[in-house]
Amino acid sequence: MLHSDPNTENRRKIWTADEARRVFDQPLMDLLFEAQTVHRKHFDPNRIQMSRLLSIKTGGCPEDCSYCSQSARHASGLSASKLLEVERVLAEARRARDAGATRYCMGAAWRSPKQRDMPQIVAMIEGVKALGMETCMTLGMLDGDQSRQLAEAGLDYYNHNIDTSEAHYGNVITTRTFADRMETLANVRASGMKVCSGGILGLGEGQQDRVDMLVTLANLAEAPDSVPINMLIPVEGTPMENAAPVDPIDFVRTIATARIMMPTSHVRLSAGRTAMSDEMQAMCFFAGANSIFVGDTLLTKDNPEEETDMVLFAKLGLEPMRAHEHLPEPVAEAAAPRDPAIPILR
Ligand code: SAM
Ligand code: DTB
Ligand code: SF4
Repeated sequence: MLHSDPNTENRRKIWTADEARRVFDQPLMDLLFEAQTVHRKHFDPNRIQMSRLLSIKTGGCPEDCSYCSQSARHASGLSASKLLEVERVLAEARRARDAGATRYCMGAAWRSPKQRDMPQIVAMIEGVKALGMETCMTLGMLDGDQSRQLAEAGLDYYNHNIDTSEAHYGNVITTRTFADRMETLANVRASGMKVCSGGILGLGEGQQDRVDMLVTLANLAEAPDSVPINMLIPVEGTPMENAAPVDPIDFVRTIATARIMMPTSHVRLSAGRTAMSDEMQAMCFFAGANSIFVGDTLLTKDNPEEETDMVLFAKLGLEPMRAHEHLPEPVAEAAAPRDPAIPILR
């Protein structure tokens, strides 16, 4: 089914679960060929966007996300800390910029931000922007007012993951609903900020849950500008500590399917890279992932050392995407029904 956007006349594909499942299930070589073909229509396949993360408020979170080290309900051994001082955040951001990061992502272990914290948050956004980096925050749920405040402060991206399919959601988190997540995403989009939303693989979900999660993301009023696909980092003391590892090929299939369904979004190979081989990461990049987190710590857990990533980039001939290097405007063709026989363009 196609829907036509009265403003742009662009035609955008609305995905059914069956169609998406057929993409996901096709022979791997066909899936990878299709994903790489779509990728090359919209991006330079040898450039990867690099984001840096900082936890600006760690631990003590009231939510019960069963994968998370920061929930106060799990005995992960992480101690809670207060919101960082603005100067500290800006000093870290400057270091990240000097090391090549072009987007700075700040995360807080909150259910949602409190009004009293907003002046500090706004100062962080303004300070990081003044350093010439794109800004991203992930602070939990936002209402319309909070979204507008962040947008007015100049925040470029807001990260808010749907994490998994609607059907599996209640098995992972009980303190907020899938509908709550969708409402925040709508508030963020309405305020004019770019949406960063994706999920985690390895939460005990099935193949259909992975596909359904991508269908929800791709069918949002506008697809997210950025789609992080995390591989669960099992955290001791959380209900997911012994979750079965994700099959690497299934992970690659999910990335490829995301690329095909959301052709102009940045698909981010997010948490879990320390447990991935070079070959698995290379396959993810071939499948259309074009963004990573750099730096040896994510929010609370490990990420590859920068040195290790640079060696991998050199081996694969990859280069960092420049700051503010944006996509060409999506063209009608970009969103038209997919054509598996599209020729490779370069
Ligand atoms: N508290 C905010 C929220 O949840 O909306 C923002 C921070 S939260 C840590 C950001 C995202 O990190 C989560 O939505 C989840 O997708 C991802 N994440 C958290 N713990 C993870 C883990 N152990 N492995 C993989 N991804 C994880
Ligand atoms: C996202 O999807 N992954 C990042 C970012 N958005 C905020 C967070 C990953 C967190 C991994 C676990 C940790 O470091 O605590
Ligand atoms: Fe809190 Fe976010 Fe962790 Fe959930 S994922 S427990 S909301 S910090």
